[in-house]
Amino acid sequence: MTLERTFAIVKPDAVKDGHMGEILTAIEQSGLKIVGLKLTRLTPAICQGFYHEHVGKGFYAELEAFMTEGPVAIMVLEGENAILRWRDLMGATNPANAAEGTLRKRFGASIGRNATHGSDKPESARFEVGYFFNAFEQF
Ligand code: RTP
Ligand code: MG
Repeated sequence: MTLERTFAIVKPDAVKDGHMGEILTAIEQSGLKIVGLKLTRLTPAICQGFYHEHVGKGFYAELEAFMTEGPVAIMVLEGENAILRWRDLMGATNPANAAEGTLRKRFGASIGRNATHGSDKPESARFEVGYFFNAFEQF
């Protein structure tokens, strides 16, 4: 039994559309524990640091415009295999390919506006959690 932590975002589309509560409920019902939570708004510079691996790609400008357009809910989630479990709950990056019942299927409109983010591996999770949350903000 090793507890793992991952980083999650309710993206601007889902906050604006009023799906934050349903997404938090889905997380809690899945057994993942919310151990950090804030409402914030990304600036372009913060977005570039966060998505550093995507800066320079063809879709980055669109990604930054979207991620900075309004408030986001950012979270630290904890549980056994939290990284994979949260990605399974979200579903595929493109909502059109996401399984029925997943969050991106339920709330995503397109590959660009896909409702949620989740860390993809332990090194990313460590970086992303630390990028947004200090020790006093994680329980
Ligand atoms: P995320 O990082 O947001 O959890 O998504 P992901 O791992 O499933 O996908 P990733 O490859 O890391 O891409 C990051 C985000 O960039 C947007 N994107 N747009 N228009 C496009 O072709 C395209 N490709 C990716 C998506 O919003 C994706 O979530
Ligand atoms: Mg990613």
